Amino acid sequence: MNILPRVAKADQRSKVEQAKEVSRFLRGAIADGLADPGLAQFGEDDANLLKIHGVYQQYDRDSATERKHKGKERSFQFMTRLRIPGGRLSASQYLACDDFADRFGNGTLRITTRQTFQYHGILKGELKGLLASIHGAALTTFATCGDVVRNVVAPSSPYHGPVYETMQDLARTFSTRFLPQTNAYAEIWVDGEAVVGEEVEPLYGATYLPRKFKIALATPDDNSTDALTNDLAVIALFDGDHFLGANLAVGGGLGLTHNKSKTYARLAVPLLFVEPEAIGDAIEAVIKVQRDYGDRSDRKHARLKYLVTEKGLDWIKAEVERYAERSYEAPRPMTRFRVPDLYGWHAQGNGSWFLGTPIPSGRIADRGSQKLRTALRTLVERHQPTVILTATQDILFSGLNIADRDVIEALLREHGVALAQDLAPIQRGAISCPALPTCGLALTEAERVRHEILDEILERLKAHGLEQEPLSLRITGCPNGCARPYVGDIGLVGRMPGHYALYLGGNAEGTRLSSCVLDKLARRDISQALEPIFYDFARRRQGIESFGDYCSRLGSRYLAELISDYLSPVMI
Ligand code: SRM
Ligand code: SF4
Repeated sequence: MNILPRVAKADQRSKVEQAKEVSRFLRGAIADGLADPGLAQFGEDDANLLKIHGVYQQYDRDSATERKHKGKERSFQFMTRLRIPGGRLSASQYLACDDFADRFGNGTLRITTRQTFQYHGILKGELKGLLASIHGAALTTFATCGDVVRNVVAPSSPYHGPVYETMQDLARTFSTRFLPQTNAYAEIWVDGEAVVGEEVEPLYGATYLPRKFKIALATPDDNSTDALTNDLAVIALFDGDHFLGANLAVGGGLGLTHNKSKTYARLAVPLLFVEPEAIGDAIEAVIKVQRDYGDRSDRKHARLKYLVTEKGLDWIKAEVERYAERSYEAPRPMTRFRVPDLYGWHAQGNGSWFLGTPIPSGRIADRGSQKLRTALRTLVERHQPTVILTATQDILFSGLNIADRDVIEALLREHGVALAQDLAPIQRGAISCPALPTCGLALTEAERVRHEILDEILERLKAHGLEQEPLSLRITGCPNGCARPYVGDIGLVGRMPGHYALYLGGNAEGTRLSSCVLDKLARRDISQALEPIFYDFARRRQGIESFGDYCSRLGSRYLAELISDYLSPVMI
């Protein structure tokens, strides 16, 4: 059945919608802008189109004020993001990516919370070289940002056997299936060949989707992807090794605006069960519902989660069935979600081993005596592992020989790299978004203060004998939620310069949202604010209750009172 996309009346549509429509399937004037050496930046419409090509126009926020005072324009630079479904790279692809960081970027690779790499600090004149080189490494940046299906994430464990192999296969299949069909990407970045004849976008149409659309895979035994924070979670169900099919859950998303209750974080809820061979069609039907009913006038209200809340699950299911021209079973019962610990050495089940290596904030760089980038490059050159990027910004090196364990650990240590066993759980698992100086939306620091905030919190944990607690800490520079702060145990969310909102009470399994306990907490007071809560937790936890469960049980009002009794009122 061919159901044509409904569009909002032209005068109601956002500027981004209008720019997409006249872009000739994502071409706009990007090629002209690239060819003009006098321009350091693109105009607004092209900058928006560029996102779907995987390119973000940014500026160096550290130097912006000084440059303004000197009457100079901002120092424009670009971020690019790769599409790596399931986060898997061959050793040679990893080495190519490492090489591009020096040739085109700022000498760093940044693992994202969706299992891929970003490059920062690319000058406009280097963009074409970088994207063509990425294509040469059998990778792409296409459809990693903007209003399309983004990089599909999947549990990263390389355990041998059908469970993980099926999920990796599905991630690759869906990633390819939902790529835009326009030739614009190849034309602009790869071969310059213009398409002859009429072009079509069979799924997306000329205006693509109303907003980004995120898909994640998980199983109840492995929700390391935080799947329920996605627009669509594919929860694969197995009976032993036998793949039964999947529950699709819809309507997750974390972006919100402080003090604007009409925007909110939401977890996806199960919609239907679908058998293995029909999962792709069911996903496509969900995408079509969002394509045709998602809000195209207000981008803050355009994610699928708003449609799910406002129309209800029954309506969504009926529409999905109408587009798919079939009915679906109700979602099957699921056991409680788990998230496996992947740090350190693990037997894969096929004679090989994998090593889970924590990468602070996902930033692979050589800094001072810590030569993380050199260490990882050398490890990959010498041992040729498959490299798997995780949704917690870490790396699993898989296919290793356990006989090389000592050599590999010595190599990492010689370069100043901390191994999983050298770190407390909160240090291993903490994630933070890039924030300043690259992110144009950041209200506070995140990645650059992760280390010091962690050290301070760890001291407080130690004081109460809690340093081995498996706590997750997630820091973002604004409420958009890129490091998923609303599903961790402790979320610090940039509120205004130097201040964070404190969220507590999420869980490690990614099935419960946290609540805002303090709205504006000064950076310097963060660990002090947590002190009375750690004290109380150490005494009042029930059995082996986790920190997140304890916070959720006692509630945000109780926790806020603990803090205010302890801190001087001026701090809050
Ligand atoms: Fe994000 C926008 C970085 C995962 C929600 N995100 C941005 C931008 C592109 C800023 C911008 O629009 O100008 C950031 C670029 C910063 C920089 O300098 O690199 C940015 N987001 C990231 C990354 C790199 C954070 C990280 O530490 O790894 C993650 C890249 C993932 C990827 O590879 O595709 C990243 N972003 C997320 C996630 C988590 C996830 O997907 O698992 C979320 C919350 C889930 C969700 O989508 O709701 C997330 N990012 C947002 C939002 C809020 C969207 C909303 O519905 O309101 C924005 C702002 C926007 O889209 O307008 C945003
Ligand atoms: Fe930027 Fe905010 Fe995302 Fe951090 S959470 S990368 S500050 S948009």
